[in-house]
Amino acid sequence: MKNITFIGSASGWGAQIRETEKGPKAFKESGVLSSLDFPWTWKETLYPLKTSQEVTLSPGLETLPYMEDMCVRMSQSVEETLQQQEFPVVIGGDHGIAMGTWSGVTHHLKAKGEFGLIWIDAHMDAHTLETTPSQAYHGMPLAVLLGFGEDSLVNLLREGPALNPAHICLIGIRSFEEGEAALLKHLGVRVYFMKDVQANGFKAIFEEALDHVKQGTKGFGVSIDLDGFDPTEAPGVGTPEPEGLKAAEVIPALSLLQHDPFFKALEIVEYNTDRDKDNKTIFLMRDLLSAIFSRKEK
Ligand SMILES: [Mn+2]
Repeated sequence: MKNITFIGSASGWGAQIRETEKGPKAFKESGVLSSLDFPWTWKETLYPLKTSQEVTLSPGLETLPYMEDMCVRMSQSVEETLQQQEFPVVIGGDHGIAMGTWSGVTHHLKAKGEFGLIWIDAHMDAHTLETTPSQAYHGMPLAVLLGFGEDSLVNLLREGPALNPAHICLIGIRSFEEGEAALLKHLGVRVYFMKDVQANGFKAIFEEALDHVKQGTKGFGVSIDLDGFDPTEAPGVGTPEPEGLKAAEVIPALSLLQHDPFFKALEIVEYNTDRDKDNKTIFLMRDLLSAIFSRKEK
């Protein structure tokens, strides 16, 4: 396994509320990193041009220059990490940063359209400005990565969509609007709703998803929105949705990622410090990382 390189995304501009901008720092300073049993470095934490302390913006177009700037810098940082033969783990920050993370990964691998992504989330994040009720960009990253959204975001590092809908899987979905559901359906993106997880168990679904994202691709990544988990286990998120994934089911399945040479990058996002209770969400983040990267035999 390669050295794990953390990159923080201290932004809340993609959300309706801004507390996720404090997420990476709180995670880094919580002390849990010292308990990880694998080698890691914290490369950097990216901050927006201006924070919510410095300027007040409404969700949507007002935040676009800030989103663009963060995503360009994240894509470059991720790419540089891969160039150095290290494994990037993005800690967010709102989920809008995914537009940067996966643009960088696919650009580096020269895998535009040939890269798989497992998107663990309560939401579909597949809105466009035309369909979104909230205007917040963290509801749009998947659509942008598939080529639907502002040109400046879609063509972040290179012309054309970063991802091909045939190689994407969503897991844990239980809250969505018609417009985004219609887009994903039209594109033929595979969606495992929460009811599918409840019926078949997370492990079976995750195994199927892994199979799917590895077919015909040069690698795959995993994007974990902490709101995919049940709010009793991950209270520290901006948009909690009841009846979510259970850590006890997810964690053993994630260990399937250990030593997988096609697994190229990870993202864990939407950590909201103000809503966390007794660091529960931070401990969950630690447990997810341990499950995926631990060197200990299980
Ligand atoms: Mn999300």
